[in-house]
Amino acid sequence: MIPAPLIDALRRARHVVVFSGAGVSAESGIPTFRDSLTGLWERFDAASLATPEAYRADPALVWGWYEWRRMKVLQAQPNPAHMAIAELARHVPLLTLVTQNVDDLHERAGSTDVIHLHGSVHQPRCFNCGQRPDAPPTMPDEPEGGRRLEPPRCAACGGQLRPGVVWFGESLPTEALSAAFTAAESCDVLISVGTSGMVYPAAEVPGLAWRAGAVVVHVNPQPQANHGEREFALAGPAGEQLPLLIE
Ligand code: BV8
Ligand code: ZN
Repeated sequence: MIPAPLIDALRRARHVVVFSGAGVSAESGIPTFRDSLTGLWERFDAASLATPEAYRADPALVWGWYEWRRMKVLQAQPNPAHMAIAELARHVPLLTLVTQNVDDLHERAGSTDVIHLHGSVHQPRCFNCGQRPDAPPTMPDEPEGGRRLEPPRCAACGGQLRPGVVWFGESLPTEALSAAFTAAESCDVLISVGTSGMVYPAAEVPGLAWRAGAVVVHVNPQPQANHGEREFALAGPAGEQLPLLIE
């Protein structure tokens, strides 16, 4: 049941921001960051593996993990949550989609100009010189339990490739972050979907919108709404809740 004031705010909104996290891809079968890791990586937690230190210590272990995840993304399909966000963009004058996710399921659902705060599994680059390979990436064929995989070599300098994601301890792309903050501060409604709101500076985005006077809604099976007025929580999976917003 969508509260009437939220329906009204969405109807009147000129600019809507959607801020998504791993939960929006959960119903596509992509494990979230809070899910524990499996197979070869089960003894690690994601936050310790998603770091430059982990990569330097064991490039094959980390590259194998990202290739396994890239395979999961390629095998996955966008779910009704991704579709609803793409559809919502056709109902409001301006929609800015900001994602923390490194998959391309929003794009495959039809969303455009997606702001990726943490990069993408589809954009590897050389750890040494930053060059991006021009050869199209191979189709990963990873065993379910995962395996160590030596990263491919850079054609320009012979360095090892790394995933094109932002690791913990690394700065976010400045353009993406300022575009996300500017959109949050100028929108009428911000829909935060599928995020635990624990990773900074991305987690600043919903609070920025609320302090700038926007209506904020949290879509999550365990929503955390903490400001009170002008804030709503839709408790449930994004694949169920988001389609209700565009009815
Ligand atoms: C930075 C890419 C400046 C990689 C990711 C010490 C040293 C350095 C930095 C720090 C430090 N201490 C703290 C920091 C800051 C740190 C940070 O925030 N740490 C946290 C853990 C406290 N941040 C950084 O390091 C950032 N950089 O600060 O740079 C700097 C530079 C140098 C030195 C100092 C500072 C970089 C952060 C980016 C990290 N990279 N991803 C990869 O993917 O492998 S973040 C990664 O985790 C994901 O991208 C995602 O953003 C995040 C997890 O968050 P969520 O998306 O919310 O996912 P999560 O699993 O947590 O939650 C899922 C939610 O979905 C849950 O709420 C669940 O209930 C819900 N859900 C489940 N099912 C559904 C659902 N919702 C709806 N429907 C469903 N069906
Ligand atoms: Zn190189």
